[in-house]
Amino acid sequence: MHNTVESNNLFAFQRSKALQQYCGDVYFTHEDETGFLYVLSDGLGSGIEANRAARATIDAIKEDIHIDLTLMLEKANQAVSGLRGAAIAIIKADYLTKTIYYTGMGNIRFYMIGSEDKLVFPLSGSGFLSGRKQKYRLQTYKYKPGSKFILHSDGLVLSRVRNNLESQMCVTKLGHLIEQAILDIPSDDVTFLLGQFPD
Ligand SMILES: [Mn+2]
Repeated sequence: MHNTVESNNLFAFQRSKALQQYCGDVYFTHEDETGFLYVLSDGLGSGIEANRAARATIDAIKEDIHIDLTLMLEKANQAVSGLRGAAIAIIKADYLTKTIYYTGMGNIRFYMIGSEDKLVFPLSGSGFLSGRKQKYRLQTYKYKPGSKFILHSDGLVLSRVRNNLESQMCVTKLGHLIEQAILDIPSDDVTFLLGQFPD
């Protein structure tokens, strides 16, 4: 269980179901001056087997973070064959064109403010990664510079998403506030990444 300020513009929080040693949610973050790549994977069930499946997807993705997102998703899919399945979402930001690329399977949620000031929440494919070949959809959006976004597993129930994202607080303060709504001993693994796009 931990929360970390990963950078000036990303706050990450994670707490395991029943405070178990192994969390079934695993995430990966990468950022450079051109953009970022964030991945959140929720292994089916909880505990070490869930962690193993989620970790396998992340490890596969880390092998090459510059390939197309749908290819990345297929690599993650192949990585869980023989393991538990996983729900996953991959988001990639391109700061130059102020674009977000999104793909995912299953119940990971992503909310952001689009360029027209609309709340954007792309839906993932239904089901989960299981090792069986599937079709994946890549979605693209323009983001509003300077706005906040959140990527979270289904262990977090977030209300008033838009109000949260429009808060003037920095991501660390807002992250701590969101954290207060999470049970001390959660009934599911909980992870969220709260970030802010550059101006
Ligand atoms: Mn879950």
